[in-house]
This record gives sequence, C-alpha cells and structure tokens, in this order.
Amino acid sequence: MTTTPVDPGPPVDPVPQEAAQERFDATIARGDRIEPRDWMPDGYRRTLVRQIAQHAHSEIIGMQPEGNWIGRAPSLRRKAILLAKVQDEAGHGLYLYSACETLGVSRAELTELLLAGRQKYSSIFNYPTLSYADVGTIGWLVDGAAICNQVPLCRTSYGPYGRAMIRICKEESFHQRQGYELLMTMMRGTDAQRAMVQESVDRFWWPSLMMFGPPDAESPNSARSMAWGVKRNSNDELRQKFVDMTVPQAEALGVTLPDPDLRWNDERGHYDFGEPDWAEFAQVVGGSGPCNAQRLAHRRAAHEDGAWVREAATAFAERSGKGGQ
Ligand code: BYC
Repeated sequence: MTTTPVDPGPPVDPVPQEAAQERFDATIARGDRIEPRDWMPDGYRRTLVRQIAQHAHSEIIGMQPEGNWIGRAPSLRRKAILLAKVQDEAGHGLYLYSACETLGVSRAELTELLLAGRQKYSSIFNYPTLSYADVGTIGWLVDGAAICNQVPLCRTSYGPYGRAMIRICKEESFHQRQGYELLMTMMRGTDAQRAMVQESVDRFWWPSLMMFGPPDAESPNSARSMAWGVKRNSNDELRQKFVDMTVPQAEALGVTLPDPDLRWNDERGHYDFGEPDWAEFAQVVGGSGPCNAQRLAHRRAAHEDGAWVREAATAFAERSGKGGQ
C-alpha cells in the first residue's frame, strides 16, 4: 500500500559511461532485455516512464466507463463477468505502476502527475458509455485494439514492462472474448437489441482506431522508441493489423463498420480504410473530449476518499516493522 519507490540501486557493475552505452546498445541490438539495475540512457528511462505510466493510468481510468454499468447489469451472470473484468483492469494498473517503480518513480508521484494533467491516459476512455451494448463493444473493439497493441509489447526491451505485459495480454484475451460473446448474444436477440449493438459500434469504431496513436508521419516518439525496442511496431502497422483482424469478426457478428472506404485491397493484401478524424483526436488528447473533466474529477475524488486506507496501511506496516515494504 505504501508507494515508496523501489530503489533500483547502483548498477551491478559500474563501468565508465561510454562502455556502459556500448553495453546497452549491444543488449538492444541482440534483442535481449534491459533490467532495472542495468545502466540505461536518461532518454530511454524517461520514455519508459512516460509510456508505462500512461498505460497504467489508462487501465485505472479505464475502469470508469464500464464501472458505470456494474449496478445496472441485466443479469447476475453479466454482473459477475463485468465485475471480474473491471477488477482485472485495477490489477493491470498495479502491475504497470510496479514496473514503473523499478525505474525509480513512485506510484504516488505518478498519480500526482496524472491528477495535475501532466501525464496522459488513453483517449478512448474519454467517451461515454450510453448503453449496456457498450460493455460488449469495449470488450470487442477496445480490448481487441489493446491486444493488437500490447502483444508486441511482451517483447519490449525493458524486462519488467515485458513481463507485466505477458500477464496483462492473457487477461485481455478473456476481456475481448467476453465482449464478443455479449454482442453475439444481443445480435441473436430482438431487433431493438441488434439496433443497440449497431449504434454502439458506430460510436466506438473511430475512437478505437485512434487508440493506436497519430499516423506514423506525425508520431514524434515512434522512431526513437522503435530504435530502443520499447515499441516493436509502428502506430499505422498496428492500426492496419487491427482493421484486418476485426472486419471478418464484424461480418460474423452481422454489424456494419461505419466507414464507406472500408474494402479489401487484393494488391496490398489488407483492408483499405478511411482516415480517423485527427482533429477530434487532438481535442480529446488535449483534454477537451466528451468526458475528460468527469474522468479526472472522479479519479481525484476516489484518490481523496482512499487517503484513510493508505494512512491505515502505512501505520500498520510501520507498527509491524514492515515500513517501506
Ligand atoms: N491517447 O509519438 P506518439 C487498455 C500521445 S489501456 C492518448 O505516437 P508513442 C484498456 C502520446 O502519448 C490502453 N494519448 O506516442 C484498459 C504522445 O504524447 P506525449 C492504453 C495518445 O508513445 C482498460 C503523443 O500522443 N495502452 O487498452 O510513441 C480497459 C504522440 O504520440 C494516444 C497503452 O498505453 C492515445 N490513444 O505511441 C480496456 C499501450 N496515442 O506522451 C482496455 C502502450 C498517442 O509525448 N502505449 N498519444 O505527451 C503505446 O503503445 C504507445 O504509447 C502509443 C503511443 C501507441 C499509445
């Protein structure tokens, strides 16, 4: 419960900077992992903290849109599934904050940066959830996009991040399947249920494509992150992979994806698709999306409401001689 940063300690084998840089470069070139006590360039550490923290914040803020429906789930079974899924997101956040702590920054500091608006979280969670179908659509499209983006991150060059991603991806697969199963059940139901699914897919399709980030040509971090093996694929590559994977699933489900330019391109061996509204993306990332203020206000209130739990846990740890554990 205490959020003291884990001190990565001095490098195991202190070496002059130049030799350390060579060793780092060679490790990356071999495709091996950098571990917390290895020397690493400041830029690499900063990039990891930025990306992992954003990812952790996304998991925690991502509990809100679906959490909105826990009290209104249509059956006990659906409620149990949704509860389990939202709890998993909390767990993902914790694995990721822990990975970040190995870089010398505490969860408390990261939470402060999020609440001060100085660190980001995924744009997708700034859209509202207006019907129960959204629980299915988030599972299918949002977790589907998350899997496309995150499976390559299991091979990221920083050990603690890659290991956290392996477990997260296993759970994301369950999330994606529960969403698809919910939507399939609704599509086999009444006309009103089918319309509800289609309306939900219409709202979430484009924001899901935006989860992969700006086009490669406008992605300032990609080149450096890929050279360091932090990212394994570019934003556009993963977006294309997601579209290719999702179109046949939409056909099996019986829903239409809201893109008139979506069609198979035999020559490329991929689906062509339209351009997301990048002005909308910039607005949402910049803090002016439909739910940005609400999400941060809720997170802030939850953090303040939880202060007594942190204090009690810290006092207990100190009294049992486990302070700072
Ligand atoms: N939303 O140079 P770029 C989940 C920012 S959790 C907001 O391409 P990068 C789930 C970007 O940070 C989903 N901001 O950046 C949870 C950068 O700004 P800064 C979260 C975005 O890092 C619960 C600027 O735009 N997944 O799936 O090379 C329930 C320029 O971008 C977004 C992860 O975090 C966005 N969509 O690539 C269900 C995965 N896109 O930082 C599901 C790990 C870009 O320079 N992260 N920005 O101020 C990544 O893979 C990469 O960070 C990204 C962006 C592909 C997202």
